[in-house]
Amino acid sequence: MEQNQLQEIVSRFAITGTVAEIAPLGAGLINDTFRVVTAEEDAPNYVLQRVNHNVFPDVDMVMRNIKAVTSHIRQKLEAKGESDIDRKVLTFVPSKEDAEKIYAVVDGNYWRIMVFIPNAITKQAVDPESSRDAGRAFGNFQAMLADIPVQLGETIKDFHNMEFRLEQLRTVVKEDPAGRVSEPQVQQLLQEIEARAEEMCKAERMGREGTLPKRVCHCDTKVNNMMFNDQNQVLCVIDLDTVMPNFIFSDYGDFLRTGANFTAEDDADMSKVGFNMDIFKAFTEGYLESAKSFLLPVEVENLPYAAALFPYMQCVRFLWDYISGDKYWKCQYPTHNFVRANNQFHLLKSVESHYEEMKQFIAGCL
Ligand code: GN1
Ligand code: MG
Repeated sequence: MEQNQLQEIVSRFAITGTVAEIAPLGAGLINDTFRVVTAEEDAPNYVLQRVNHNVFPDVDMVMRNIKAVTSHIRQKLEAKGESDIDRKVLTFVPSKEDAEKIYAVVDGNYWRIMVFIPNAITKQAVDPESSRDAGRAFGNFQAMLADIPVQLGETIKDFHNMEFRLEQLRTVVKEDPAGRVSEPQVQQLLQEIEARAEEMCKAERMGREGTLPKRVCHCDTKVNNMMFNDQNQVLCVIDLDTVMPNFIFSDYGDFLRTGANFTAEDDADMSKVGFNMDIFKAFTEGYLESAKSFLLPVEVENLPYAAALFPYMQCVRFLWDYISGDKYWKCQYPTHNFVRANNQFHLLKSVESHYEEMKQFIAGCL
């Protein structure tokens, strides 16, 4: 996009300072992100983002959720007398047109601006020390949001609903739009998935029976969705588009899916895939430290299930996209989505082999 178009978009927001430069930032696959540098020494820099309204059909709901969440966290931090609050929670800038709104629609696209957090970094991988801190941070995030006074919307319907994800897969298997269902490797993976389907849907069943609550969760707790300071400590949690009510398994399980895999989720060398118990232990300790005060026994008991559920769900989602003909995730080569699905299945098997050890470790943390 042209500088003057971007400048025009920024001018719709009540920022302080004058814009000196706008340049692309990061490599997100869902939203488009830019860094906005201001000319004045004492004015903050900003992050400008276009929200992908194909993935998030109700951007107004996304932004109302984000506004409620960031202001609630800010209040909590203030009440605790925390210092450096502007680096511990994201600050979104209101639009000039409507001070209540933290986004603007320009030519059918949805834009938002937040204050750039100085001297902070994101990471693609974690060591046990930063995992412990990450566990604490996500536990804290859930704890701070436990008494948010508004009902948050579901920004992607049935996002982590396992029954829904399986139905999506079964439907596309019947349609077979890309002619991939008959591939022997696909058949084998489908069998492995079906063999575990009943067990993996137990959260939805417990939800219906009323024994498992939904709480406000982040729902995309990947390693790279946290900002760290230069002392390797978590400052804050970012990427709040998927914050919504869910079973707490989402945040616990999805962090381990990315953080505790010995390799990337799309590594084609299956011998490298496996579940790193050192990361599991450190993350679990940190998480329980900040979350055990509000978690129910049924939630704690099922943390090993959560560690299995997320590789399983991601395996189902990647295989669904492979069979669909690669419509959702960008692929670098024709079998990329199948490799991802297979990688997540190998991770699942490794998680399954550690079930007993996980249970014992969790019992020791209480
Ligand atoms: C997507 O956009 P990103 O990479 O943060 C997906 C997650 C998946 C992940 C797998 C909205 O996340 O649920 O776990 O890919 N987000 C959405 O890499 O579908
Ligand atoms: Mg992200």
